Amino acid sequence: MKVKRTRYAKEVDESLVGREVTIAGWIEDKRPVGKLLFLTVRDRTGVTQVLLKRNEDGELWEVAERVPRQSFVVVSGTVKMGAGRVEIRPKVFEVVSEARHPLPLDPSGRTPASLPVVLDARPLSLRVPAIKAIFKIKSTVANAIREFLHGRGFVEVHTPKLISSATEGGAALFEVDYLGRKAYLAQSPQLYKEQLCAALDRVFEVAPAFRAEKSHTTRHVTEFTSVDVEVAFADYNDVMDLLEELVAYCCERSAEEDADEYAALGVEPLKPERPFPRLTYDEAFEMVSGAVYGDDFETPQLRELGEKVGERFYFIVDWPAKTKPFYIKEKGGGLSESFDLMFSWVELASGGTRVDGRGELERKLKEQGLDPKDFEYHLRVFDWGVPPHAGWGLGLDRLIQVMTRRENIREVILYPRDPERLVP
Ligand code: AMO
Repeated sequence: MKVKRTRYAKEVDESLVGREVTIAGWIEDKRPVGKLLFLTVRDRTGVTQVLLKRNEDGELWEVAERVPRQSFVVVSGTVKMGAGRVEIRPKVFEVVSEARHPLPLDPSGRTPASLPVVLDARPLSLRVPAIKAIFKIKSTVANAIREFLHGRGFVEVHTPKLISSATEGGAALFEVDYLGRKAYLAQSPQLYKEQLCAALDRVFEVAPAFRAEKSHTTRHVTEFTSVDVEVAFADYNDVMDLLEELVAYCCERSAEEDADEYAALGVEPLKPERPFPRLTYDEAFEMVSGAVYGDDFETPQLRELGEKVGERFYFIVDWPAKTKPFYIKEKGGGLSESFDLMFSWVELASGGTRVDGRGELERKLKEQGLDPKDFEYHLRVFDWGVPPHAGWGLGLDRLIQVMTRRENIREVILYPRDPERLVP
């Protein structure tokens, strides 16, 4: 390219009148009015108007008149004050990449597209301000999570996603051929984060987690982004406090930074009411109909609970031990030191105090039908001095789904994976 961009669209305002600028973006609208041609060029930040005049702009006019909408162009020229708005009178009008019509969706957002069409044409869909806004918010939240946890002395870690044994129960594992050996895609960094907090004290990871579940719901995908935390010398109450503060911090930061994005989405930023109520499993059980005591709640019961508690964050604590994985500590009476973070009827996170003795872990593995031999690499760490610890896993996509009030989790994932979708 011969010309370099000097300004984003949002920066082209009255303060630049009389100055030369170069912008680059996609042609959103073309409006011929007699001998005038008004173009709007959109980039990541917004739109700029470009005005061409048939009598004065000759060749440029011809190029601009012919170029299809959504082509990528570079425009250089002088900023002028037009009828009530700033516009560029071009000296250069270069078509860098021409769009071929018909396009799969209308990036102006005027004709909404169905979700499969949006997902099949992801980069094009991101030109729609209300869709792009979701991913700006997600980026703010991912940054806020790191800021918050680093501020609390956490060490960010990166653990393998190719693993040799299950961590969250055997049913939902993707098996892969690991150079002739059997391996799996990690369902969570659970065992690694526990091991690492035995040396690094407090660790976190933001990474993909894989679940081979054939779920066709608006909140399940086969690959999601998990925010995992593990803290030494802590129990489930400590890490619930941490999670509540983190979620409140994310909402606050996003409200401050993403006002334009929430406006584009047509929703208010969440302002969490604190403290988040902590309902026990027993209390929640009394509030719903049709649940079986000791089992997980099914969707109808979660919906009922969501209606009763309302559109807010809350915890369900002290779950029956049998509903939770082997690494969760029991607290007597068949219950466990565990929690789920909910928003209305949707589960956003789960966690608990961990079993921290080797014998207890072996017993619980066997109870859940798992072979302690497969976990020897993990069990041996417990012979080396492991502090009591607790932690949680937060589904980043579900948090963003709630913050942006989207119906379907796939709307907040750039390239979602589900039982049907593996492309693009
Ligand atoms: P769990 O299995 O409950 O716990 O997962 C933690 C959180 O991850 C999100 N999540 C999902 N999001 C989208 N699609 C899915 N299929 C999916 N499955 C889970 C949810 C859920 O609350 N190791 C424990 C956490 C811990 O104890 O530290 C774990 O993985 O938001």
